[in-house]
Amino acid sequence: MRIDVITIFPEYLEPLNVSLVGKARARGQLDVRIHNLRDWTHDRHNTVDDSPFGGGPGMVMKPEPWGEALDAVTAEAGEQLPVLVVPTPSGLPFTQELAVELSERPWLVFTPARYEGIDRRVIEEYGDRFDVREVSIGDYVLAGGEAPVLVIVEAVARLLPGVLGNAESHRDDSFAPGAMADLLEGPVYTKPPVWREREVPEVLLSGHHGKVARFRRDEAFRRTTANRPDLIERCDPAALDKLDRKL
Ligand code: 6GU
Repeated sequence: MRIDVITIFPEYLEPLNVSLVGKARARGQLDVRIHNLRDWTHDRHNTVDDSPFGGGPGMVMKPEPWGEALDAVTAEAGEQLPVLVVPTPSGLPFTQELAVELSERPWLVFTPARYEGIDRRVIEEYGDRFDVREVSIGDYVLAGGEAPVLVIVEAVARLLPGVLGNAESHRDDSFAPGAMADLLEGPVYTKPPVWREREVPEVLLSGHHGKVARFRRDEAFRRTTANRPDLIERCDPAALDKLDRKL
């Protein structure tokens, strides 16, 4: 998969050299290219923003540098149609379902903005040529889209074939489609069996696979009820039933 990021803070994307994403890059599974938006400005101050038409607070990112940058970065778009991912608190919620969809595309281009966002005409211009997704990572406001790019790239990269050591490891992920009837994952334990007088639940040491599965399902249900009652309400009762009948 190829990923391009156009930003005024290339240093902000340095974590993409580390850990899972960094290793995927080193192995050639991910081709990540970071671009400085200011390379496509032509004035002495490398201006990328201006005051909003209609008035109001803050600044808006000018369309010209984005247009030049996107034209240059996407110039080789042959039959490989890039997905243009535009991080914005006004976008569609980023979900595991969208992560899966993006992981199946060969090329993602990210346009993280600062200030009050990018001049709307840029999104319209490229919406006519590419698949554009305006995406929000949650109901809070960040100062820019760079942190959301880190979030989205990590969620997508771990789904690429061969990136996670064990393909089974995302089968039971919280939010994995069809996982545990869409419950959150329960608690996990490792050695030692007793730590500071705290014991690992006995059933997990029992070797009884059926009892272990039931324990995990009960804990998942308990945790989901406590932390995300909205997921219980949305939960398909038939899926819970089916899970129960397997145990
Ligand atoms: Cl994608 N951008 C910004 N600036 N704030 C956010 C966000 C994105 N998602 C949630 N808050």
